[in-house]
Formats: sequence, structure tokens, C-alpha cells
Amino acid sequence: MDALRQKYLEMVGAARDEGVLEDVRLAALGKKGEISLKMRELGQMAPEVRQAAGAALNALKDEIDTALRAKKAALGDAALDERLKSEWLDVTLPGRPRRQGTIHPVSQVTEEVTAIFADMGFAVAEGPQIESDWYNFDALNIAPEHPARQEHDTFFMARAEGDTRPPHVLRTHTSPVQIRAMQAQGAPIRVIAPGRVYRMDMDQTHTPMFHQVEGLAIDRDISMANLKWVLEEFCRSFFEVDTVELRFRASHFPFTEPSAEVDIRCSWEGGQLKIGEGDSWLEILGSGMVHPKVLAAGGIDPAEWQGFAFGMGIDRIAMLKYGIPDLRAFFESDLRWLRHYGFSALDMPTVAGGLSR
Ligand code: 2NM
Repeated sequence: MDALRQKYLEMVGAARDEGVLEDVRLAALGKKGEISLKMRELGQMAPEVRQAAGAALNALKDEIDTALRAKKAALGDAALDERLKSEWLDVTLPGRPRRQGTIHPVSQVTEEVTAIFADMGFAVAEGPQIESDWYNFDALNIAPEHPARQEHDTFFMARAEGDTRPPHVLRTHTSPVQIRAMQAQGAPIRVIAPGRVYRMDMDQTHTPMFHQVEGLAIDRDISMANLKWVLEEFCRSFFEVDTVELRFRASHFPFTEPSAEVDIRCSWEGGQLKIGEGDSWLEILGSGMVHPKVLAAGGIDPAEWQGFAFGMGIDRIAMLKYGIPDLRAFFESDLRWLRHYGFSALDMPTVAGGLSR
């Protein structure tokens, strides 16, 4: 017994891998293993001898079995350590860069404009892009003979055969949104209406679809002075400069009286636009005091309320601010252009945080 114990415990201790250890197990405890054969010999023994020998053999079998299991666990740990040493992975490596989309300059600038006017208490209003003739023209005091109503300026929707009502149009400005906002909210009101508009025009500086933002502020005593401050404040914030100078030129729009076109002082040094300094002027806005007939169309009593309105091109101010030379490239969905002029999706414009960083 002692010889067997010593022999197998030594073999277990000497086994260098799990294969050798399994051979040791088979040699001792396998069906034809040495300990198993000894167990079978118990049957031929005299009962008094058999009892003592049986207990001793069982104890030996348990002892070897325990040693085998302990060694197997140790060899398993060692094998795992060996694998961990060779099959390592640096989880702190940077991820592979994936192609990510970017924010279109029109979306970026719309967000910037919205953030600035939100800071001044303007809400955002939206409306349909297919408008009735009334909302797009009549409500805005645009007479039936006005050139904007002509076939070659406006996109008219097809009508059913025999329908004699005026056709709907693709809105030519976002002003109909302001009419709807006045009807829905009444006065006082402060809203901006950014969005797509459509005009039949296509050349170096015009696309048949473009983006506009219009603003409207109605209260009991709103004046051109308020308009001037709001627009100056907007320009300072949008162009991210300390000072701006605006020039109001008398103009004419059907929906405002009086009306003014607004220029901003600038310089073009070496093809580089600088806002707020220099001897040039750049037209950026149309504006005025909302016409009494337009207030009435919006369901607001012009004897009690008055206010200003303005409109500007989002694509145009995006080109000016970000130095984008070609308007038509805006709507070609060229991925290389989008990657070059696009903005980070994580960079939300706020007035306090810096609009564009
Ligand atoms: C402009 C210029 C001047 C304007 C007018 C209105 C409304 F609906 F309130 F009457 N919204 N926007 C307006 C006024 C737009 O764009 C060049």
C-alpha cells in the first residue's frame, strides 16, 4: 500500500500537463488501473483480511483521486495563465474611426439663428410648404397683379379638371407661417419661422428651393427702434463680433409699412469677409412694420396692436459666415463637400457656449 501511495503521488506531482496527468489517472484508477485491479482481488480474500484491506484500499483510492483533482486544477490555472500571457488585448486602444455623418451648414445656421432669437424670447413656428393662395399672397397684402403671382415666379400645384378655385402654391416665403401663428396665438406674439421656400429662379446665386427665416414681434407699442436693436443684437451674436453697424434703407414690401432693407458694414480684405469694420455694405435683411391689413388678416386688431417683421436668407448668411463660395453645392449631396463644410453632431449651438466654436 505504502509503495503504491508513494508511486502514484510522485507521478501526480511530476505530471507537467493535463495529458500526462490523465495517463496517471488511468494507470491508477482506470478500469484496468493498478488500484482497481487490487480492489478486484479483495473478493478472493478471507473476510477478516478483506475488511481491513478494503478500507485501506478505499482510503488510498480517495487519496490518489484527491491528489489528481488538485493537480488538475493547478495545471488548468497554469494553462489559463499561459493563454492570458499570449492572447492579450489592449482594451485602451482607440476605436477604429468610422465614417460619421455631419450637420449640414443650413441645419447648423438654422440652429444658431434659433438659439439667438430664443434668447430674446422668440418661439419657433412651423407651417405647411404647400400653401393656399390666400395664406401665401392675399393675407400678406400681395395684390393679384403683383409680379410674384405670375406663372414664371411661383410654383403652382396642379388642379383637378374643372376646379376653378385658385391653385395652391409652394410657399414663396415663410410669412404664411406668421399669419397662421397670429391666428392661432393672437397678440402679443414673438415668433420666428425658419424653413424651406420655393421660387422659380436658378442661376449662380439662386436655387429653386432655399431657406429663409422670418421674425415677427407684435405688442401694444413696438416700434422700428425695437426692430433696430433686435437686428443689431442678432448680427453681433450671429457673426460673433463685438460691434456691428447696420444701415436701414427705405424700401417697399406689400406686407410692411414703412419698409427697410438692412445692410451691414463690412470689409473684403484679400477676399476675406470681415463684419463690423471697413467701407463696404452688405445687404442681409428685409424688414418693416407689419401692415395693418396683414395684422387684420392674422385676426389681430391694428387699432390696438403693432409690430415689426423681418426676413433673411439662411443659405446666404451661412455662405457669408462660413466662407462657402458656391450656393448650388449646398443641395448636391456631395459627400466630400458635406465632410468639408459640415459640423460636428455633438456641437450644439448656444449663445452662452459660443455658437460655432
Ligand atoms: C421680409 C421683409 C419684411 C415679413 C412680414 C411678415 C408677416 F407675416 F408678419 F407679415 N413676416 N415676414 C417680412 C417683412 C419679410 O422678408 C424679406
